[in-house]
Amino acid sequence: MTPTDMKQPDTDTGNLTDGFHLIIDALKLNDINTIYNVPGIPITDLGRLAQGAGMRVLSFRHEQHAGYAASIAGYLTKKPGICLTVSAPGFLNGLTALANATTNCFPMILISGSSEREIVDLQQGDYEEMDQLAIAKPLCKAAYRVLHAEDIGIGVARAIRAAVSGRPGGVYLDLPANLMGQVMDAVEGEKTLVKVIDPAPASIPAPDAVDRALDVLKKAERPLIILGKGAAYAQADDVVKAFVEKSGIPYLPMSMAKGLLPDTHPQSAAAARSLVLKEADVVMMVGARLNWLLSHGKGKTWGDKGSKKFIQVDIEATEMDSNVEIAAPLVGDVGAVLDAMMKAMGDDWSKPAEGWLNAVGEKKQTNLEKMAGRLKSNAVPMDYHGALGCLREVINDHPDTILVNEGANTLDFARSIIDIHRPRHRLDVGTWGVMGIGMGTAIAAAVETGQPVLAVEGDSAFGFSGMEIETICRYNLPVCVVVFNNNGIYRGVDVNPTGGPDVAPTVFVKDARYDQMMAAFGGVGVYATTPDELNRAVREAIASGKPTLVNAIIDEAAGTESGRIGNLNPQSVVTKK
Ligand code: FYN
Ligand code: ADP
Ligand code: MG
Repeated sequence: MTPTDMKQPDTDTGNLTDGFHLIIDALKLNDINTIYNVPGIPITDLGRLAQGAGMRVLSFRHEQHAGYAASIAGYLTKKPGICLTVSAPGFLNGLTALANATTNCFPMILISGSSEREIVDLQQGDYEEMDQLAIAKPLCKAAYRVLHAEDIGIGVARAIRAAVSGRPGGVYLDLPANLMGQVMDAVEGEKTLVKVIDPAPASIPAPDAVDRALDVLKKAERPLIILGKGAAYAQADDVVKAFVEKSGIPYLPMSMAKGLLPDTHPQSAAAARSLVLKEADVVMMVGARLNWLLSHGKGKTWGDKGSKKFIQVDIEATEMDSNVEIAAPLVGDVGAVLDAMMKAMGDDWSKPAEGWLNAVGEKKQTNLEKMAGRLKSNAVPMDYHGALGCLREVINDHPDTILVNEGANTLDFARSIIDIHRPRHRLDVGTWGVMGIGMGTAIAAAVETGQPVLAVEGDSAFGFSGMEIETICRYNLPVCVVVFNNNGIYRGVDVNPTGGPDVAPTVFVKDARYDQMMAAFGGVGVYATTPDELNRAVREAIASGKPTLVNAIIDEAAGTESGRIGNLNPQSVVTKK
């Protein structure tokens, strides 16, 4: 159909429907009721009509943050989060989030309006001309374009199934402008809609794979379980807990798996991380990948002992052997696999040897004690331990609060200092270590769960999404942002070696008043220089549910380059005169 064929819908008679309504009806039919978007040509009316049809339509200030919000909504709910954008530039702004969702295995659908196919394909210079489908394809799990109103139902169904089945990920759905206005008979239109039955079909491990894994696990002398965010995503929380406890094996949570079992659990080996990775002889990965965050399963971190054996539980068969040999692959859903493992373990399962458990326990105790002393720091300006020590107490007292965390030092210190007590209550930079997830993630966490959100942000990290505090105020969300303000990236003390007028590349305006930004939009802004002031401000924010930003003044010399991953920074060895 070309634009000239299009008729205006006759909404009076109700006999006709159009592309706009079919898209909305297709989403609603599949229980998708929230859209994260930035309005503009050609999707402004889509947002309006969706709101009119009872959907929640949340508008952001930049598509990247709408995209991060959609992806984390997908992670929290197991339904694809929807990000809606305008064509070319809006689409590209949303694409970073789509690629990030795919990398992190979060289900989301980026829906973008696009220009006329006929003009784009002949490259005749349309408004926001771009071959968006081709650009999206390598960055997501699947990409589809719908050209005819009668295919909208199928297009939306395919997008949903692709996003949530198997390993979840990002899907792109391209909707050209003239699709929205295409008109068809309303009854015929309704018949084209598709309700996706069983969008993420059960994935059950083969019995011999379970036996093989159990065989390896039984022979272990120093076993270790590593829980990843795939295990948190699976929402098989009771089974995960029961399996870990029945096995008696120490476990290490990856950062977003913290809280799957409470961090205070006696089997947590988080505070003995180096030791368990080095010394374990059998490692069972559960919804976690042997990527850079685990040194690819080899090298010094793993003790350089060639004899380690891996068991891996993953829904994606090709994840096996991606970095090292997997002795016992268990392909299937975390819940189904661990359930089968527990049944096979029977009633006479013997827990790991005391020697191993004691070694882990001693190392853990040493690290916990070392940490406990530092957390009492009352230094002013605050150091990371003093500031995070009080936030740790706040979360201990309010365990339902969802923690969002990004930055370098702010991220790395908070990960080990702040205990998480509930599944999916820590959301952070994920697999890519991406800066900018903060406000989008905080907004979606508040919207999807209704729980209070505490976003602990480095001052640099906050800058990527800072304008979205207007969005937080507009929707009056229970989000408290704490900006760890040390005047710069990593630190605020670098100097320009030439003595020229520009500050060093890592340095920001000194003593920036981020709190006044929040006040400008009607939220509560607090300037906090001591742990006591910080503590009070955050507790008040959680109690009131009011959008709050606490500008926490941190010693500008306190950070280290890139936090705990400074080793990834190449350094010049050449000194130029
Ligand atoms: C952990 N630890 C603790 C605790 N928890 N000590 C005391 N108490 C508690 N509760 C100990 C742990 O045993 C380690 O000590 C140490 O603290 C650090 O633990 P962590 O943070 O878990 O481990 P580590 O080594 O930093 O982990 C590596 C990593 C992690 C790659 C998984 O750094 C990570 O997730 N990085 C993401 C970084 C990122 O994405 N940055 C964004 C880009 S910033 P030992 O066992 O004694 O070693 C751009 O510049
Ligand atoms: P982390 O960073 O916490 O280690 P990753 O994102 O690297 O976690 O790994 C998550 C893994 O979990 C991915 O390999 C993904 O395929 C897998 N996964 C996601 N959902 C499930 C599920 N329901 N069952 C099993 N594995 C899953
Ligand atoms: Mg900083």
